[in-house]
Amino acid sequence: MSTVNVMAREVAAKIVFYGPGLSGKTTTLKRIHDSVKPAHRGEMMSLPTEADRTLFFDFLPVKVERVGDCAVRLALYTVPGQVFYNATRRLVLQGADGVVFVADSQPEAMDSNLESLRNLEENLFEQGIRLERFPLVIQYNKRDLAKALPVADLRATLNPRSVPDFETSATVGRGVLDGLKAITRLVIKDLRAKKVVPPPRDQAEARPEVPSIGGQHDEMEDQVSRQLEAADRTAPRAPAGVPAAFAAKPVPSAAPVKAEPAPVRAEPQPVTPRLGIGPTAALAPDALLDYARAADLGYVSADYPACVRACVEATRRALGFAGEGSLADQGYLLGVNGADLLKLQRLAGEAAPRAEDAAFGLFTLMQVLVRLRAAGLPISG
Ligand SMILES: Nc1nc2c(ncn2[C@@H]2O[C@H](COP(=O)(O)OP(=O)(O)OP(=O)(O)O)[C@@H](O)[C@H]2O)c(=O)[nH]1
Ligand SMILES: [Mg+2]
Repeated sequence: MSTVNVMAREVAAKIVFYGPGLSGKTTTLKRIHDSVKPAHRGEMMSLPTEADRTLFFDFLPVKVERVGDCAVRLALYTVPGQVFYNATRRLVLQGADGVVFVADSQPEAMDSNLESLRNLEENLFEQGIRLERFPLVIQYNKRDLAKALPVADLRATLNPRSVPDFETSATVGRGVLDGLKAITRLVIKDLRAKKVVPPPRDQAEARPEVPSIGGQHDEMEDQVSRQLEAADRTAPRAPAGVPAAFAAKPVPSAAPVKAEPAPVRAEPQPVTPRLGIGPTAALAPDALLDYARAADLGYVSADYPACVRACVEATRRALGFAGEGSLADQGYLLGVNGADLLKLQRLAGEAAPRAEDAAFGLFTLMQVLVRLRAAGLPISG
């Protein structure tokens, strides 16, 4: 999902934390959240079940300082590891620029580590991506456990390609920023090779050759490292608005806690201006544009049955982007009012819907579209 805003010289990259259930993906993201200065990250969005298993995905935006005249934004996601959530994993993986595979070091988790790695390979392959050519790093997590397998064994089974790998204990944050730095480095290198990331303006003029990512002069990589290392030294704390379950657990190397400003909110995705269309279509992702247009058009042309039909269909499809489950589950996941969804379903059976029914349909559809945007869905390539 890498995007480059050439005018603002800003690069956005999507990194997904993948791995089997309970391997420590959400814990890793929480520790990154605790470690990065509030000014450099948004709020972490999470939707766990009662048992703290990831149901949909976790999301954390991180901004790396300007580098010369370029800035890097990272969108960090975790997938739900449980085997039966594969459709959600596929959705979250769409448009990823790199993956951190979080393996569980315990002997009994080896089968599920391997199964998850294969599942990653298959899901990337469906998008036309070969894992062996894709930016990947591996975390061997839960190194603090006495029964953790030797790293050499894990490496032999899970890392035949010798991608960068790290020993981590996500519960105390050990090693997690090293993994993030490494994947950021690989992603930037990959985006440069694909000519997605422009060379810094002054360097482009003075030194047409783009310095290699591992080279001494790689300003962007230095900046990424400095930013994350500075974050390493920042005291972890639970910022306002983060649920108690995310409250920072002490990181051993942390400095004393200081009062800090409230965290910056995740910025909404920019709305691409579309001229001459109605408000619903303006909110719709490309995949739903035709339905949203039909809904807007039905309303302004007083064809209220057509408007309601289009709203019902667009809402059904829009909720489908929220992963598996019934419409009620999907609505709940997105935070859409369930009573409104039910009322819209009832209106679909209405013989002669009126203007206010059609307006209600548009309102409900817009709710869903706004929530989808806030969740960064659907993820386009
Ligand atoms: N001992 C130890 N426990 C860990 C470590 N990392 C995570 N855990 C524990 O493992 C359990 C699962 O962690 P999560 O981060 O929720 O796992 P997940 O990979 O997000 O799981 P799913 O969302 O179900 O895919 C929790 O009880 C964590 O506290 C670690 O490094 N060491
Ligand atoms: Mg999780």
